Amino acid sequence: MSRPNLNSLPENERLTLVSLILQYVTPEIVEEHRNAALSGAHSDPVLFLSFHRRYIGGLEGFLQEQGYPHWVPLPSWNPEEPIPEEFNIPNTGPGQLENLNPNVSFSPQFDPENLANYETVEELGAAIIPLHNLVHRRIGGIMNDMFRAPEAPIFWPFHSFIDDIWWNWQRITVVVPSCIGLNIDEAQRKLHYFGLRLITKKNKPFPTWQRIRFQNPPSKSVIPYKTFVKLFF
Ligand SMILES: [Cu+2]
Repeated sequence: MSRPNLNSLPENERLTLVSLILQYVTPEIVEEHRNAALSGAHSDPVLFLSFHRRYIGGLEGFLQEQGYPHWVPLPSWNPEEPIPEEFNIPNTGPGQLENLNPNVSFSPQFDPENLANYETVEELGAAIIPLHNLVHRRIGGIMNDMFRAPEAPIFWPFHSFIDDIWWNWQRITVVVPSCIGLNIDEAQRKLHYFGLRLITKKNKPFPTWQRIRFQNPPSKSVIPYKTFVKLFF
């Protein structure tokens, strides 16, 4: 999924999006995030990714219902760029955002071409969490309050950005379940047929995750270079 960049939207579109987010974020929605946080959605790497995907999915459903399907998927905000002025909410009171330019880069380690370095979703989530926390801390105000952060509209496009990283990682992960009836040799033969070669790691017990590499990439292959294949046998 490639989400539009929040900072590239015209000002008036951002204003409309902000007002819709504020409409959507009721105390019940904030409560849902609070409960998830208390159940480990900010410490368990897998829950961190899956909970927030479902959570922003709620907002996306609302946007669709309100007649804004072009904002699904929700635009994403890259914390390398400043928070746009329309998203400077709240800008008064004790919870006001303190820093609109947290200047945190997720590049190059989370660029699509480097995501093959993370073999499992656990590894990926665990690597993202500390940087994610840094963004919340640097922005400050309610963004730095785990129980209230969703009240800040920028929370949503920021989590869109994180979700995109996971999505890009998922695109290079192929699951081969045993139920399709192939044994490991047959699975390897099929991969070979598609011009791919399995690279297994030495000094490890039976590898469940193996990196595959193009041998003779056929012109119409949809499997990107350095894809991981998860084999269940
Ligand atoms: Cu967050």
